[in-house]
Amino acid sequence: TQGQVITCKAAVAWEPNKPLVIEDVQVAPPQAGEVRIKILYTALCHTDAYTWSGKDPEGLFPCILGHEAAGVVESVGEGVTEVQPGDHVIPCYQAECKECKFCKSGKTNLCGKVRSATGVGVMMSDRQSRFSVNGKPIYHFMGTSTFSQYTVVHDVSVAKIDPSAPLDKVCLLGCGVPTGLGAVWNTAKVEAGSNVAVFGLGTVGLAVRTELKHLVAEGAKAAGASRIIGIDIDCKKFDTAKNFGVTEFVNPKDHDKPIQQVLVDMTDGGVDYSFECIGNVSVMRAALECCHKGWGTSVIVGVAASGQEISTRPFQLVTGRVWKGTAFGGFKSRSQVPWLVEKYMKKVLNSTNSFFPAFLLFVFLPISHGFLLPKGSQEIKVDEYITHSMTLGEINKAFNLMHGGGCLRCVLEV
Ligand code: NAD
Ligand code: AHE
Ligand code: ZN
Repeated sequence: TQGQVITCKAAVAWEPNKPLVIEDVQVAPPQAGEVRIKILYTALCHTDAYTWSGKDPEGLFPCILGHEAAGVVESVGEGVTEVQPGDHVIPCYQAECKECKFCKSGKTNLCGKVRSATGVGVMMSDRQSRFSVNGKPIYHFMGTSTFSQYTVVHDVSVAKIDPSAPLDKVCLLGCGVPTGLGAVWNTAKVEAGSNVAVFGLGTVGLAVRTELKHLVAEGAKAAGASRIIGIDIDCKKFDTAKNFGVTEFVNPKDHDKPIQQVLVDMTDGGVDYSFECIGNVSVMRAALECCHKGWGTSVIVGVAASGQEISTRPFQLVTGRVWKGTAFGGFKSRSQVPWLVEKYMKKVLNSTNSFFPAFLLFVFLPISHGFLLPKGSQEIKVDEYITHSMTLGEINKAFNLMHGGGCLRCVLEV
């Protein structure tokens, strides 16, 4: 297939909000600096639904959505040196070229090399799409377009991972889980002993919550009290969240007072950190205003629709609260996604030592958990977020589940 057009199945969004259609799509060969990937598994993230809704100013139609996936390199264009056919990879919507002003700054994980193309659904070199249906071009999405059996991405948007990693699981490391973990580690840098509010208990919010659990344990030893409060309007989410160790819930619907006031009253003046994992601008305001005077920091993770704006009294910031945001949890994609996969794999290794006589586990596990693994590595949960598995052909059904409450991540076999 190398150097040739591939015809394969892909889910095409012809128009906003109209059901996706499985089409025979022509995928052109990768040009210089590009990589063609056979996508094996893709999950659905709320951001796909957001763009599909027509509210994303960067959403162009017809397009092929999808950005949380894993697959195998099929072929590479001229000059591509870091991956080759057969490599197992995770496409990265946030590129990392290691050369641009952004990458070199050391201050951000954003990359400037191909962003002007990925925001308008084309490839950088010729500003054209590599997808077409009967000669009609179909736009790319986020530089990834993973709702397709084959996709073409820029070489700066591919993370090469351990070939033994299960692709049906680690596809989640393409977006939601790292975003939540990184929001805590990289963006907020939450300290042990902090009081924290997490708004929205979907995959991103629960990933935030999971990472905070260490801090509660450490904080309990070191500084005493630390509280993690989960906030969601969907009662069913509370049941799921219990499996992730969430113990303190607030449902704004149960209160007459504004939710920020409820939280301030609960926490003697407000939380040290809050995370908005929904994409609702009035919740973003509440998340800032429930922060403690003098130091409370609020991180915006959710993506809000075109035309939506945040507001608050400037006095909230004058009196020391800090408003921040995060993209992909601040992780540098090509450098750190393989590392996240490794951390996940160590956990898999530890829990599947079936070849060990059982009694040896008593020796092996304490050693590995206590000394050999970097801090937190037992806690890269991935499998736990996968509540549903389907095929690409069932993608519309999978999107419907997203609104149902019982679903965190649905993984599609492509
Ligand atoms: P999700 O739909 O699985 O979860 C959202 C949760 O918010 C749901 O449980 C829902 O019940 C809850 N919710 C909705 N309205 C609410 C309200 N008014 N008050 C309290 N809870 C409310 O979504 P997800 O996939 O976890 O993504 C969450 C958000 O993060 C989305 O906006 C998504 O676009 C964004 N996102 C951002 C990044 C990034 O890099 N910044 C990465 C991934 C996702
Ligand atoms: N096109 C949207 C922007 C959406 C957005 O902010 N995307 C996040 C990732 S969401 C993943 O689920 C992001 O990484 N943003 C930084 C970037 O470079 O896009 C809009 O609203 O305009
Ligand atoms: Zn996403």
